[in-house]
Amino acid sequence: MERPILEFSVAGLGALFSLGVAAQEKPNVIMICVDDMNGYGLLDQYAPIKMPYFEKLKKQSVVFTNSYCASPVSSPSRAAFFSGMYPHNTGNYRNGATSWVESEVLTTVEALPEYFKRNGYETWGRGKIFHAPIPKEREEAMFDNRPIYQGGFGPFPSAENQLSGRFWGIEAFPDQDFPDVINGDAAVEFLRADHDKPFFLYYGLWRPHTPFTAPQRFFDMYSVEDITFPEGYKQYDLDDVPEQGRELSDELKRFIISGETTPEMWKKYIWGYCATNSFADWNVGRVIEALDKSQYADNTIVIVFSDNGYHCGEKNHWEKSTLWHMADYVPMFIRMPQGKGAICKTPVSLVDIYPTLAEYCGLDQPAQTLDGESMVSILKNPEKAIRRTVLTSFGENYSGVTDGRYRYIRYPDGSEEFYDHQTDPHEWNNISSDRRIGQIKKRLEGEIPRVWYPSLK
Ligand SMILES: [Ca+2]
Ligand SMILES: [Ca+2]
Repeated sequence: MERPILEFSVAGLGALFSLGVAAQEKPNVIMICVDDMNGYGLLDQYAPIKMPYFEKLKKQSVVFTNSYCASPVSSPSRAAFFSGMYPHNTGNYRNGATSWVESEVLTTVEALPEYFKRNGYETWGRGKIFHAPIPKEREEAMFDNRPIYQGGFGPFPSAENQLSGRFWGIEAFPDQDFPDVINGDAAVEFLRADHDKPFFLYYGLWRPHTPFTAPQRFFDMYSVEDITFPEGYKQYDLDDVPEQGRELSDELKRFIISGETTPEMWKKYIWGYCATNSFADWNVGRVIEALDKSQYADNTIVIVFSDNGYHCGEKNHWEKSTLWHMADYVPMFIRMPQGKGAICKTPVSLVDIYPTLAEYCGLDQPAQTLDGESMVSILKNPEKAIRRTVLTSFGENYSGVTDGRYRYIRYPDGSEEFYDHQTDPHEWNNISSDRRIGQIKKRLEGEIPRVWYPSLK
């Protein structure tokens, strides 16, 4: 008697799926990635910055205070969260590699949009996505929408407003000159439409990344006089940093080379960064407001995060590409339907996004073994901090590991840094040779991979 019942059940399930009934019950996903945003706004680390939409969304979301990228630059960071795999398992550590063509691993994994599509989702993607060349047919197979308009970093400042090259300038342009606005409008339109299947929506912003161009009203939110130097700046901070660490710092040369007074120019560029953060805040906010007015409000999980962090002078450095906290911490919040605001201190990585969405949406196993861990249990009880470590790599044998309190960095030549965020939030004091932290250092060192996939670049 048992066998016919089993066959009937399987057939019944198949019928449900073919009608899309079961699939419709699955939650929708909105994944929004901003570019080069640090914790100034989300974690209130920089008083002058204004991000009113993030402020509002924080009250409805789990805010992660210890969320980290897998690599501190765009392309490998994205390869990691789209594949769910750390760089040491794919070989994609830096920008410039054609990783999705070259890496034996990345050519065979199921990227997140492919995975959702195979699981019956309608997939939509626009804006800055992989930031690496992807075979056109593969990208088109990932997303159902056409065109998969991406845009680019422009508009670029005119020559008279450039400091050093077209990426380094400040200038206002009208809204419709910005891919983020065009793509945000398209996302809003998508959310107003009827969809038969559950959807996976990916909106990739090009800001706050340079050039610091934005519509005028975002510059007008500030006056340059209000801009202060970041708290984390310390003039001789690099004195206790090993040589391979010092090589990562540009010592604010960009402003010295320009021939203009360094402090004034430095403040002006922080103003530019604040304006592009506020611009990104507005674009993210209006898409989520469109969700809240839509029929999908009660069945959609929203995840907003940056691909890497950003220095504005901390460790005498601008931009990213370091293993220090400013470049490796990424603002991230997750809003579930009827979500309440909570702060989560458990260390998490962007590689955790893939397994989290897989579990939350009840999908099957992806093609590859994921390095991350699902955050679903964390989301259910966010204020209970769990002890774990996460890794950020920038090359073979070139990584930093953190447990949320301590950060241990080891460079290829074996030199080290060690910081205690409880007593030293700005990572001013490298205590790697302090014998008192020997056991803790050993524990974190034990989390550094033994085997490194050869670097593609
Ligand atoms: Ca980036
Ligand atoms: Ca120092």
